[in-house]
Amino acid sequence: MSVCMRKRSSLLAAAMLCVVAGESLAGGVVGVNQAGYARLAPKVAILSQHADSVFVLAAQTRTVVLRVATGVAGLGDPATGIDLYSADCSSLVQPGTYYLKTSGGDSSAAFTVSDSVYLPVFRAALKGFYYQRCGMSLSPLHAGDWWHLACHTTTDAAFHATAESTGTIASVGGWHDAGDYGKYIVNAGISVGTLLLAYEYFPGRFQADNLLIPESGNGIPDILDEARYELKWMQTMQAASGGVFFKITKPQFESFVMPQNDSGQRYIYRLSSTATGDFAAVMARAARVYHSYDSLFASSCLSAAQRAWAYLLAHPAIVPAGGFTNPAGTATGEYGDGNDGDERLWAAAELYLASGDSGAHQYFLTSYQSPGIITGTMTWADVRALAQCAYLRGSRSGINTTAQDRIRQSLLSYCTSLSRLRDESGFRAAIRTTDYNWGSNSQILNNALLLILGRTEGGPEGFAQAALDQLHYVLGVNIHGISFVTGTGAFATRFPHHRPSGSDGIVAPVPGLLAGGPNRNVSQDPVLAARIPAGTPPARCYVDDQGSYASNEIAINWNAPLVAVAGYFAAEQSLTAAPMQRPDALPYAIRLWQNYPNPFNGSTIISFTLSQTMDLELRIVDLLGRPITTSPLGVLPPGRHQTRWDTGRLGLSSGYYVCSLASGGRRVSDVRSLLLIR
Ligand SMILES: [Ca+2]
Ligand SMILES: [Ca+2]
Ligand SMILES: [Zn+2]
Repeated sequence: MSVCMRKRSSLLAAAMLCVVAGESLAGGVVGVNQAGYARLAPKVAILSQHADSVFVLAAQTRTVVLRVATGVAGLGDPATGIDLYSADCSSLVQPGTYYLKTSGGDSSAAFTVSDSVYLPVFRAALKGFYYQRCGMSLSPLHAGDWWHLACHTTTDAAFHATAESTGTIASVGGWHDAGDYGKYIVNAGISVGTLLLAYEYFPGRFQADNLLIPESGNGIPDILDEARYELKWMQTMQAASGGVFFKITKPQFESFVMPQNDSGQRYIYRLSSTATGDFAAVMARAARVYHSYDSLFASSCLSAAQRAWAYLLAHPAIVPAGGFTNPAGTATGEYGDGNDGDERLWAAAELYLASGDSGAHQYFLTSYQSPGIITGTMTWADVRALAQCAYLRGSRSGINTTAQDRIRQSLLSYCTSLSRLRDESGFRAAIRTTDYNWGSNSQILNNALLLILGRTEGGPEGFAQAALDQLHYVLGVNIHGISFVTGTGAFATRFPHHRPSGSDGIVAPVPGLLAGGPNRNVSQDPVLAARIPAGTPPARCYVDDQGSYASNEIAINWNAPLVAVAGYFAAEQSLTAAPMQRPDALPYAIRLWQNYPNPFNGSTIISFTLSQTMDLELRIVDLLGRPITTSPLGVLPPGRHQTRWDTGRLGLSSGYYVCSLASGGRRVSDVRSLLLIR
């Protein structure tokens, strides 16, 4: 979690900030799921401006294939403050790529209709965790254009003066938490817990072993390999007492540098009972999940969980008193939480299910109904719903079926209330208007996950459709007409508050990352405060700008429910799908055309097309790679551009030369061969 201003590190970042999401969508928004729709699924677009009818056009031929009348989606929609209209295109079942045009002249982004539309979303979202890996290099093979050298590999993490230990320990690995490079146990807990929940409850849907991560093809589902990378780091954060240290960060957030260039002392902060409770819960869950794949690792997880639980029993009051706060001089994420009852409850449920521990079982049974059973959606600060769902889904001889029945009823009634929220929302978002807070997209997806669990616990089919509507929302059916998942969809988040994306010289952001989304608390960052007038309806409070950390940061705990929900709906396709391909950012941003004339004598025209504003330089080298010319082209807007290369004074000999475009010191285009004939 990043919560402070930072200077922007490069000209490129500054140039990119000039383009704001939504500007490319003139007029009204026609919200569609930009990842697409399954052939036989409902397909309802939401319009922000009235039109009598909507035309469905085939993207390739631009011919109308269907016309539908519009309906009312919501008059005076509370989240957006406007009237919204719907266009039900569900009769469109022919596979293909389409877009919508309204009789009022508004257009949607393109979308596909096929039976595997959510598979790429699931894979990209899980791969997003790989891109957050710390302590190892991301290779070009796995990371494509976003490769980088290893970061934070030294064992220089020192205990902060306020911690219970002194000296340094090796605490390498795990994921960068969010847009910053810190690592926080509390947020790691809910993130890993959610990934393992998805696998444990729906193992058939999360078997994919071909996501092109280093562990692909090892016979272990990649979701478990990825989660284990974090779990192993978490284990380094446990003290001899069984308690778990809160975080490892620098005192202040890093500037926008690549992780391998981030230097300076990192500290391990004091023990915390919220961290220890989350740790105990996910280690216990891991002990169950990894048992059949890696029994040694599974037993290390169980013993870590037991030691953490023993620490909690020995410290019945919250540690530190009042909950963790940053010591003077430290300003990184605080994950402030004054109530560790939910973390203890989660630990108790998971530990009982992993080991049969009767004390933990008793703790759960005496605590789970107070205050209420499922009282809210899971967040990093409140994991109560995760505790309840763990017990509900558990199977162990001696489990209390009366408690399970009560939890089931509570879950179903909570899902009914979520479903009602969905019905009252123009964009079908199952979220109260007062819940468009920091990370609202994760609240929406966690609600989707609860709806999925409610459906599988005997709730109506409508719960599953309501859950799918939440995926539609984050992938484009929203007032911004934007897909909040980087790299997914034609109008996706482009400028996340994410240090690698902002400093790697690659125009396209690191793919598969979920932006936090609308945040009605516009005073929480200076960009929101400057761009969003006071009184703006909550769902509108979003800016696709690197500086808007309160609406446009990314975070592991936001990506986790995206993996779970997209993976659930990707369903069985993930078993038979072809391996994931090496990711390639280049076509997204830039296209270098063949020069003209070619061959040439003297001078030639080099042209290229940009899909967004870029600060570029032209590079020409000879066939041995020796530099011939490097000329700055400046900051250029989207569109087609040309420049002339005049060889007159260079005294070059006849032959081939190689041309490319670079930005921020790295090549960002394809290469072209130019043939000079004298
Ligand atoms: Ca694997
Ligand atoms: Ca809590
Ligand atoms: Zn790192």
